[in-house]
Amino acid sequence: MQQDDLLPRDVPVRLIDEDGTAVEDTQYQMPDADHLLAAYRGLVEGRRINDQANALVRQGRLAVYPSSHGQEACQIGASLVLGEHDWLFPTYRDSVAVIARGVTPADAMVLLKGDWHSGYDPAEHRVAPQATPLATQLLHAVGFAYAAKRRGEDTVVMAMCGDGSTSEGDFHEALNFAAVFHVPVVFFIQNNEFAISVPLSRQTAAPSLAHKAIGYGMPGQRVDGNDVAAVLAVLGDAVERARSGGGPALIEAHTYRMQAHTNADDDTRYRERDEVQAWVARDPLARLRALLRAQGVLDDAAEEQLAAGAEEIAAAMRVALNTDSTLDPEDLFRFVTADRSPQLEEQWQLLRGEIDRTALAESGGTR
Ligand SMILES: Cc1ncc(C[n+]2csc(CCOP(=O)(O)OP(=O)(O)O)c2C)c(N)n1
Ligand SMILES: [Mg+2]
Repeated sequence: MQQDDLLPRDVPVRLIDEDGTAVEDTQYQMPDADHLLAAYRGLVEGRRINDQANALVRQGRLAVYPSSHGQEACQIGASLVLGEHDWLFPTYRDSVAVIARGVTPADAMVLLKGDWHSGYDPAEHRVAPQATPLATQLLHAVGFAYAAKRRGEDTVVMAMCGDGSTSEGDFHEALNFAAVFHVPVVFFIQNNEFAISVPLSRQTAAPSLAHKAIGYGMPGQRVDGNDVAAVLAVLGDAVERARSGGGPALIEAHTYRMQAHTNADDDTRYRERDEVQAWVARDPLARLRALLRAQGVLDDAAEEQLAAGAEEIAAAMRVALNTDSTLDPEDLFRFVTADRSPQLEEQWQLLRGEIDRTALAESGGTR
């Protein structure tokens, strides 16, 4: 490829502007009405799931929830561009993308409830477990895609990460390996301007995160991450390119984390309310809604139906998460390795002794 083809645009790709008007683009096409409606459904459901999860955290039913409020267009776009046999490698923040791939919200929340490392079968939904250690999933994604390529399959892998994760060594290793070995993976950065309290300006001095692509020898592109039409078009293009043997690409979505990092964070300590408020006008739902209403594709009846569907999902989440789990502490040791090492066995015996002592003390006995 020519050098210029590897560089991203100076201005992120946009197909719907902030007031909901369609924008012409020479390279990327507006998705058709059916795709946009499917995306709108995903956005409405995603927002409701975020609200419900935040409420369940406050009620003590979830241990933690990294909100994707404001980032729904990125997450729905990443999920919808994948074919049935493609794979998604998500982070802790990507619950909405995971659910859009068909995982039930209750299963997606098992990790965030603290019950288990993952509540769904990755192979069933072609979704890797949500990764909490930053950027590790990028290496897994590349290895997975490399294996698929060697087996002669046409699987494409979507590898997601945040802006802060681009400072990890794993990010470098994943991108370098993918480019050198021409691996069918799309790296998708949701640049939401923050890594907890650390702003983007402390992560990179590059003109943009997508500019890093040329250093590895893969194309980079920037997209308005609050414009689901543009996300679908840009990611869709990268997925098809990877599928047809064109190798990896790096896409940076410009978006914003509207809420705190998680419930354990107080974002009023490191950012001004005016800054947050300015992003309300760029809301991904409002923008697509305005376009679809103007085109006559979305009317009151369709909106009511979508809202009712989202309410049903939220109600099912409440029922599932208000049920206490029965957990076996030995599970912590059971699946680490096929055969339990003497060290692990010793740790389990220590924990078991502790559990027995606590149970005895609670029942009023002594030892
Ligand atoms: C290897 C590693 N180092 C540090 C952390 C602690 N940590 C959790 S989230 C986070 C910020 C990540 O920011 P970003 O990649 O921008 O993702 P975002 O949370 O904004 O989606 C940090 C430093 C971690 N999870 N893993
Ligand atoms: Mg971030």
